[in-house]
Amino acid sequence: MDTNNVILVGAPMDSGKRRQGCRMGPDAYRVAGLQSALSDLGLHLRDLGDITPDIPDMSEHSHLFALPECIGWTKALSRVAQDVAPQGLPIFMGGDHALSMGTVLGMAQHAERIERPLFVLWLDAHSDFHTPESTDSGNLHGTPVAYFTGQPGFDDFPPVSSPVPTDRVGMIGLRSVDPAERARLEQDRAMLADMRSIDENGIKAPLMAFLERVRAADGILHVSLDVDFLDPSIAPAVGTTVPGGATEREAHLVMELLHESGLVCSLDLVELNPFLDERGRTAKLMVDLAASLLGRRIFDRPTRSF
Ligand code: 5AB
Ligand code: MN
Ligand code: MN
Ligand code: MN
Repeated sequence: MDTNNVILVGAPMDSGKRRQGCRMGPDAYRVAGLQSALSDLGLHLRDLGDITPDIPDMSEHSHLFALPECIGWTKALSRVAQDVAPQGLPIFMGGDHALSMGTVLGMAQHAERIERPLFVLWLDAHSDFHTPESTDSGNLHGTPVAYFTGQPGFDDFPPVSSPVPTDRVGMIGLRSVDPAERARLEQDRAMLADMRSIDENGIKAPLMAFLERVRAADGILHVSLDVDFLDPSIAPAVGTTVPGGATEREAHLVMELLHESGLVCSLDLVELNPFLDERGRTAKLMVDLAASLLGRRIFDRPTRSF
């Protein structure tokens, strides 16, 4: 795993929910300086541009929003993830969170090929653990964790040949979990750190415990960063804000500890809706967090003038 080689993959997916705008995410990250922030760290960088999926010719679903498009994106992104993972560390620039159905599917297949277990760290206000059966909204950005852990009901999607067992999933930042998701999560063994526990015990303890699981199993770690993990006062550009999220320093600390772990194999940056941003501040914060994850040190943080 050559993590000095970073591969940017634009995934302007906007099909995982009704409110539009996430398709502008990849370009917002480019404009906010993702490439230079990472090449300044001495990393070798390649931008593959934006992916365009083939949309299968099938009818729309009565309840699930944009099902054919979501299936097309899942196929396209799982293929790209498998292709690029052997070459370096892919950063999937979203796009909404339904894109993680494809990225995690592909990374799980890569992990199987190199015979190491894949773990997933979900940094999000939400657990995204609905199935097509249980989702009230019909928005598939609320379902990726159920898909890649192998829950039933994702009929026309690519079959999940290497599901990620729930005890290899860690969720940090939770504060809005629907009853059906909660019922399913309670039966499972995912590591859950909600904001209440983070307020009381800090954000480092659950993260280190999870990283220890990854290390003990000789695993590799996919990180999925949803903008709404962050408090809306610092990251307004997201359609699903929930007050009481991670602070800027909490989020950077997570990224710094992830860098030091040396375990991260791939990263999703999801749910940025530039249409809702204030002078690019959310896009810039996400770029800064990616830079921390890839090794930018505390004293090297840029002074920001707006
Ligand atoms: B996100 C909700 N649980 O299913 C639903 O932003 C929200 O990717 C899902 O975490 C939020 O519609 C999805 C109410
Ligand atoms: Mn999410
Ligand atoms: Mn979310
Ligand atoms: Mn959202």
